[in-house]
Amino acid sequence: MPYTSDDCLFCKIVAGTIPADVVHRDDHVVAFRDINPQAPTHILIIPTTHYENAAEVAGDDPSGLAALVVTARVLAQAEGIDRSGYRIVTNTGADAGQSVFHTHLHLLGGRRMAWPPG
Ligand code: IU
Repeated sequence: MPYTSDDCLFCKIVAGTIPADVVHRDDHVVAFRDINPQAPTHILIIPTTHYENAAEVAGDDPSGLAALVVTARVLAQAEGIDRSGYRIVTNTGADAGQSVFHTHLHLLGGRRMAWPPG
């Protein structure tokens, strides 16, 4: 049984007790569309186990971090943005804009991205 946090919204999405537009689910990874999309494709990819940030996953379960990136690639192909290009973002901490402390990759694509990010 993966570790979950009772007061974590994304753990509740993993458990299915809060609805989400889920586009991928397996034993280790869940992916769903962001409720406030910042691009034509904006999908959040999360581990089923509760980790606060990507560095925590990398330290505890490196293959779990790789599974998130592989899922991003598969979903980018499914969304038809793998050739045009896409961005994978993971915010860590307040200055980076992290607002949900269950780590997630943002998969963004379908439009031209600016650099540097805001
Ligand atoms: P952040 O990197 O922690 O700021 O990203 C959190 C994202 O989670 C943000 O883009 C929200 O729009 C998104 N989100 C969501 O998709 N569903 C929710 O119920 C909540 C936040 I709360």
